[in-house]
Amino acid sequence: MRYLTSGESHGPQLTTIIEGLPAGMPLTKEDIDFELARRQKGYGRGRRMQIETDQATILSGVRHGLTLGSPIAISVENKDWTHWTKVMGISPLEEGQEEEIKRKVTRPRPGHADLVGGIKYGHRDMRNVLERSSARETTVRVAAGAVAKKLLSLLGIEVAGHVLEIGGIRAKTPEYPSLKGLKEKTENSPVRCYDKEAEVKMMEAIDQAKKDGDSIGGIVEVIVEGLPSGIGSYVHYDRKLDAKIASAMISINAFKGVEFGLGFEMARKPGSQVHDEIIWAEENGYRRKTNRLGGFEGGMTTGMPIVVRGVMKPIPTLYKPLQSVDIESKEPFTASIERSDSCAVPAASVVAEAVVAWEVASAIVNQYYSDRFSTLKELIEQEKLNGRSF
Ligand code: EPS
Repeated sequence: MRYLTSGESHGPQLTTIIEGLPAGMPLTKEDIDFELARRQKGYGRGRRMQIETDQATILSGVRHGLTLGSPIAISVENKDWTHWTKVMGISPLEEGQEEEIKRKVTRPRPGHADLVGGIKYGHRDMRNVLERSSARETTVRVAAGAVAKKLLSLLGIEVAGHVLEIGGIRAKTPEYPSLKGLKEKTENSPVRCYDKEAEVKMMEAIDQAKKDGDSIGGIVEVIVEGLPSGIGSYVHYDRKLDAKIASAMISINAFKGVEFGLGFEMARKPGSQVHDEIIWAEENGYRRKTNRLGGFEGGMTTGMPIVVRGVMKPIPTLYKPLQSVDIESKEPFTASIERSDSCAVPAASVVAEAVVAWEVASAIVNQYYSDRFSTLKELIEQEKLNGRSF
């Protein structure tokens, strides 16, 4: 399976094309809109989210609620486009229009793609960079992720993401939370946090950052439950599923690090406190006493839940900007101020769910490929049983 995305933040729409999904899988617009709405929530976002009400239009690949096996194209309209038709117009500019309508960006924001992207592509108006490097693009990654989540849920595999930390405030969570319990607590939390006490402090930290013209980052966690063992492979580096998930997590805008299970804490513990002892029982086959490795051994799922975390840096667009240089005059200036969020970690936890779901679904489809969804389902059910008789 593969997908592409296209679209600028203030252009007419965002689009994704998904290819390789089997035929006969139930899929509706509502499945996608549900996830799009989850991504739009979250304390700390700016005014843009009041403008947009993201809705998916399925343009191809689905008929009467079932996938056809052909590419699925999904678009999401940018409502804000109506305010940007001139600035982001498609047609060539006419003489004299340039200064009037272009809102040229010449003072790159430290931490954003502005300067390096401008140098790389030769864009002296760095709006040409920021329009695509904007996290608005994650909208359609969530749309693609919604399709992946649907496939997984039909195979009995559930995915849930939540916020562990914002601005240095860490949530207390059970070591192995049930996904149902996790979803109940986090779904209505303004910061998608399990711990009510931490939630209040996180919101205060976001308010403070906003007041200071600053931004704050955090840590999100995604858990995937109900997997058979052996998804991914140890035989070649580019077939290791944990590596693919790590890459997908890092590809989320502003993400700078990834860990599985105990993560970086493993460096401080002996092997006896890191590896997960193996047990066997008639009713569910091989299991582990613990899940410190976060569901992976040798790049393959162990059958225990995948537990992956990603760290998001504070958003680089600051209302009290850092020092920069105007690329026209080469004089020192403070960076451009673009409308932005003070904290997008809650939304990023939904994006993280989407990208993890995509990698897991994609690995399953690659491994048990069938043109028909019904056959894929049978194969996965069989695989879940196989581990028991080994
Ligand atoms: C973003 C800047 C803001 C965010 C945007 C990401 O957009 P705007 O400049 O239009 O106010 O709201 O995120 C979204 C639009 C979104 O849908 O998540 C940036 O610079 O990355």
